[in-house]
Amino acid sequence: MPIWNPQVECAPVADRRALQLARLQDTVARLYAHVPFYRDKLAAAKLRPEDVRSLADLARLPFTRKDELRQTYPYGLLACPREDVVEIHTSSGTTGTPVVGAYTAADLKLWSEVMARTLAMAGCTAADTVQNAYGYGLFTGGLGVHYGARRIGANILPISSGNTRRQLHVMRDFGTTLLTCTPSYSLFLAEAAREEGIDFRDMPLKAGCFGAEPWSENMRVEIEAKLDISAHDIYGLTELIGPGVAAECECKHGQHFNEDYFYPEIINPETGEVLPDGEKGELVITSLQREGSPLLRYRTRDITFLMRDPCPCGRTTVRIHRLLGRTDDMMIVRGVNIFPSQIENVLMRIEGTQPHYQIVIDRGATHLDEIEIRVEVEDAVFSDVTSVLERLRKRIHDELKSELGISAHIKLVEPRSIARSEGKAQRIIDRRSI
Ligand code: DLL
Repeated sequence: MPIWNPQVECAPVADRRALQLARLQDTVARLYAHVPFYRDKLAAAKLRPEDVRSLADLARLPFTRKDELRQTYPYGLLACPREDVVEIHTSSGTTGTPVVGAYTAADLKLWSEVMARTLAMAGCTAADTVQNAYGYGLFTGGLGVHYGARRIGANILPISSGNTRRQLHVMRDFGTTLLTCTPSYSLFLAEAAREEGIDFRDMPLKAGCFGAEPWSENMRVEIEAKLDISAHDIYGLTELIGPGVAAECECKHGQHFNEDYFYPEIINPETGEVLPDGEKGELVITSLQREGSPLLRYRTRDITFLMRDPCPCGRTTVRIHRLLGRTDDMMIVRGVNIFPSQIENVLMRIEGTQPHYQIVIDRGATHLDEIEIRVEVEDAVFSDVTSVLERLRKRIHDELKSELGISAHIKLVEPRSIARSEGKAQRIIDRRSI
């Protein structure tokens, strides 16, 4: 498959490291000169920009946390003059004050470049028609994909999220070849297509770039089968740029990190200590060439590990493993740490269930945590006799118990009864007030 920027993506590792060091030194110097928040932080750590002499010195620099971004909302971390900002994006702010990304013209160029690399990994060329069903607006998904597809010169259908029936008609009428949306929404589209009598095998759709929420390997298998496409995992976050931080090539063995712009480290989330390659921990990212909103050692709370074994595609960039959870969506139920991805993995390997589920945690009269997992079952199963449903319920219960170590109430619900999201799926409802 053609590589968008082979000179950079396949560069010798030593050359890339030299470039990273130069860009890191420049970023630290700019932050020190222009952002009082960082000047104070570096001063508190008794560091000056000239102390960064090697990439190993990065480990001495202070971390940046999400709550610090919130405290400085909206422009407190801006590293360029206000008049140089040409676009703003923010996170949705559902869990507090939104975080802000400010983009200069150069930042938008950088974003277009990393998104062109991302889409190219899924085979996108100027001959493709990209149906972009990520939300347009302050959310980074819509415009991020848009800029990448523009850079490649593909034909873009900027349909944004929602309006599922229209999505299907547009896809059929304009011959969409590449779909971009959240993985859960792609399955929702597949379901709606079946109801409309549309068969993906009759359409030219060949690939999809899915991200913005956790999904599992089993879910990939399901998406690829139901939409008859190659499904690629793409990663990013508003704080760093949006999508375009890392993405999967055709080998689908970890996501290539756009290391020339974003420097990844894995740390122990409790001690802050940098962990060796291959060890699981929290992903920390430093931006290397952002002008508007550069960040030093940003704690993403995403859990993964670094993979440096050579990738057969020829790119030499470090890869991150598919995300394994977050340090903060980790649920603690009766003292047991549980990630939604563990639950999803179990559900996806059980025949008869749908990849739509919800986890409800509550504290009963006994003050003990109760976990209920609502799982949609397939039409055929739901209309089956009660004993079949009961067997399925018991199987899910037992498999989850052996995976999680605790017992959950399993509630099988009718097909299509769990609310669908056009964007990120809401999987967890925590009713405990602790
Ligand atoms: O979700 C950016 C994005 C848009 C990525 C479109 C991919 C595609 P935020 O809304 O700031 O930005 O959310 C960022 O979403 O820290 C992860 O926890 C999660 N996330 C993003 N991509 C993936 C993925 C966008 N491929 C947060 N797998 C991140 C799992 C993901 N989680």
